Amino acid sequence: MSNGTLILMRHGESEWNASNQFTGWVDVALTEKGTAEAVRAGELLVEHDLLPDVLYTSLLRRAIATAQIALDKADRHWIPVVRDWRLNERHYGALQGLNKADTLEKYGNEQFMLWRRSYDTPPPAIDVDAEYSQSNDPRYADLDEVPLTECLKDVVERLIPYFTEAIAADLKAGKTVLVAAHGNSLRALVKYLDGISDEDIAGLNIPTGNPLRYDLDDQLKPLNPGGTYLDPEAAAAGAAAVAAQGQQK
Ligand code: DG2
Repeated sequence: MSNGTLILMRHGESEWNASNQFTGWVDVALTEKGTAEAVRAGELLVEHDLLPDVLYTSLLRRAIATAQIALDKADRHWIPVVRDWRLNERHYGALQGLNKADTLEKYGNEQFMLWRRSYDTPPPAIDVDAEYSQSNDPRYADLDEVPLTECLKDVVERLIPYFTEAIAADLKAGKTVLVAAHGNSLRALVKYLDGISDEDIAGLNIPTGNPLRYDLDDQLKPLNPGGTYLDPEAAAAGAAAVAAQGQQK
């Protein structure tokens, strides 16, 4: 049986993307623009004849809502859904809730980029009782330990085993799999799929609401390295905007 197709999709613009705040595991909603991006994503799936058989999302409403809106547009709102915390955004530690431009100004570009894009330097841990901590959130009650911060390496370590066990089984069964997740959890997945080095992954940014298609061989290696955005022009502009976050208030 041939391998299925993998579609990666970052959620549409969230309220905290719009206000330029570090979000991580904070469960913020989509903006109107984010909702429109999700609708457009659904149209793109139809235009490219890429109708998902199964959806994997995080436990965060910006990914859940984006996927549901896109699938509704594509008339695939009825497919099975698997939600798992391992697809959550990287936990941004004590930075959660802070404005990115203020943080850049306060700590300087080197420290800011180390926290944002280095592979293995996590931001400072959040206090268990802080306003934006998830330590007492019932949706994570089954976790041995709720993260207090994460670097990208931590995300790779929690997410890739989940991908190779759970998600890969559906791909090997020939399904078209939609993964609706986040900027950094998708960076972790793309790093794995494309074999990107710990250094080079710093330069990769994922735009909101633009499906990224991967065709995989039987070892689940991409036949189209880097994947193919369904709207490449919007993806390039969107990725550049993500890279520049923090530079503007
Ligand atoms: C953003 C990513 O995550 O931010 O947590 O602030 O994809 O859930 O909006 P998302 C956040 P950067 O790492 O790009 O600053």
